[in-house]
Order: sequence, then C-alpha cells, then structure tokens
Amino acid sequence: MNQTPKPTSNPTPPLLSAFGFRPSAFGFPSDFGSRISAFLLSLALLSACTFQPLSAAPSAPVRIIFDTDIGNDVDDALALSVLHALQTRGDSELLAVTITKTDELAAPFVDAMNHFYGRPRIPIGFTRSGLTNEPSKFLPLAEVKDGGKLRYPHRLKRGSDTPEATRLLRQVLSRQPDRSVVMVQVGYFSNFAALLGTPPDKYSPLDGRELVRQKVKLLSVMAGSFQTNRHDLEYNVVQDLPASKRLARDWPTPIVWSGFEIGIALPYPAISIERDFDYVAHHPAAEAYCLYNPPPHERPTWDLTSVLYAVYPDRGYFDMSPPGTVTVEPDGFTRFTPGGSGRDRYLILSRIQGARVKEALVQLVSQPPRMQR
Ligand SMILES: [Ca+2]
Repeated sequence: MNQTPKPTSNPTPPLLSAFGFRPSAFGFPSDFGSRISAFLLSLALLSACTFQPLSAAPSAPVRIIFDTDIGNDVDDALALSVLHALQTRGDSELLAVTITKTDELAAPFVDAMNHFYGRPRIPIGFTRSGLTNEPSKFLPLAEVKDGGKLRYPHRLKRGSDTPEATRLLRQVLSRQPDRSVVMVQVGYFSNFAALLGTPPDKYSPLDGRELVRQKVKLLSVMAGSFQTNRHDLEYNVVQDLPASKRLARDWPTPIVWSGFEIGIALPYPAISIERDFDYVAHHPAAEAYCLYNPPPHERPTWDLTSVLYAVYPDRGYFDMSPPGTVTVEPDGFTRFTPGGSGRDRYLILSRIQGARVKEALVQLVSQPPRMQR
C-alpha cells in the first residue's frame, strides 16, 4: 500500500515565503495547475501587502502645540528636533512652542532651533509664572558667536520679548478646527493650567477650559510615575505643584501620560551623538547634549516619548493602561485610579517596543533639516 499522502484538491502550497511565493512553485514544470494557482495566490497576497495601505487616504499632519521647560534637562531639545523631523516627513505641524522655564534665553534657543530647521516663523510664547530659574548648561548656545556671527542665527533676544504663553495659546487654538489639536507638555504644568483659567478675549468668546474642550483632542504629557510599587515624586509635577493639581483636576480632554519609568527605560544611544550629526559643523541638539552631559552618558528620552506618541498614537510604539483618572496628591504623587469616566491613560512599554522606539527616536533626532520647508 502506498502510504504517500495524495495531494489534496486544495492547491494552496503548504509553505510560502515571506512574500507569498513558494520557491518550489516555479521549479518544476509538472503540476502546471498547481503552479498557476500558487502564482495567482502569491499575486493576491502580494497585492494585499503592497497596495492595501495605499488605498487609504493620507492622513492630515497632526497639529501640535509644544510646551517645554527647555534649558533644564536636554531631552526637551531632542524632542524639538523630533518634532521638526516629523514635520519634514509631513506627519505633523508645529503650531506654536510655549515655554515654562523662566530663563530669558529659553525662547532665543527655541528660535535658534526653529531657524536651524528652516522654520523661523513658528510662534513662541513665554511664561510669566515667576518660578525660580535654574541656570542652564546649554541655553547660552543661543548667544555663541563664531567670527562675530551667531553660530545659530535667530531673531529673538529675550523671552520677555515674546507674547505671554496663555495669550499665544488662546490665539493659536482659536484658529484651529474643532478637536484637531494635540497639546504636548514636557515641562512644568504652569502654562496649560493657567490657560484653563483664562477669560474670554478678542481671540475667542470661550473661557480657557471651554476653548480647550472645543479645539483639543488630546494632551500628551511627560509627567508622573505609574510604577505601582513606588511612590516617586516626579520633577515636572512638583516644580509648580498648584498648577499640576489644577490641570489634573480640570483638564477637559483625554490625557495620555508618559511616566518617569518610560523615558528612563529608553536611554538615548551615546554613539548616535558621536556619529550621526557630523553632516553639519554645529548641530544645536547634539551640542546641547554634550554641554548637558556628554557621551558616553546616555540620557533618558522622557520628553521624546510624549512627542512620538502624540504624532504616532496608532503605530504600536507603546501599550496603554486601562482608562482611569490621575489625581495629583498633596505631595505631588500622581495616583492612577482605573475606571470612572476614563479621561486618563498612561503609556506602557515592552522590551520589544523599547527597541523599536529607541531606533525611531535616533532616526528622528538625527534627521537632517530640509531647509526649503
Ligand atoms: Ca522637559
């Protein structure tokens, strides 16, 4: 008795390559029908892989407002580079940058980076919160001259020459389509909390909270700590604690929190700082990194993660907590309570996702400017 299994009537080959081809399908002139069937199946699979994504309409660039304490840690500068790279790729549009660090060189430094990336007209707003300023290791780069000329050309000389942050936020938000803006906060809570309390003005008949409710679809914030076995008091939360409590209590749109544990699990590779920026004599983000803490130090990428999620929420870079509510406790601890209306979620990172995120961030931070845009 012949124990060799008969070919089934189904011509589907048992093994296909990654592209849908079974190598043997083209190697034997016999069994012509199976060959054609396998070929047609391969074509179908290839079509599905190749053309299906293109049939979807390209999505509009994500409208971003970036609020930063740039000048403290250097991850803010790297995050701003990521935003410019994403805009060059057509995936986001930076509507404005607002600053919570009370250093008069913070706005000139942002202006210098915007000039470096070929976008000198991005509006910049500056806090009037009166918080104590900590000296910066890298903001003086804004004033460095080589041969009598600014190393990083820009126009702004002082932060206080710019509009007050909440005024600029109201002006910019009022011009946007409803529920279209993603606000990214990677520093103190001062500006966005103050925005909630602003009264109607010439830009909008809505108060601040209603204006946010109408124009904003998401707040992506780097703040807090959501490791269940710890009681960390995270820097961004405690610097202006009344503002943090107010925002957590009153913010009217969904919030996604990138906790301390996410960025610290993703140190920026020092080798990238050493090798990936020599396409230009001076790069503001790389130079700021070296002034802050040079290689071989590998700086956590806290602020970059909130930017990446804001623009690519559906790319699987992170997992999400269940919905719940974050409250800021009297000492600044961010307590997450699952359930309820579910305004808040926080990012979760697996080891595999970590490798993907780190690679994406390196590519984006080091992406050269495209000066014509
Ligand atoms: Ca920051």
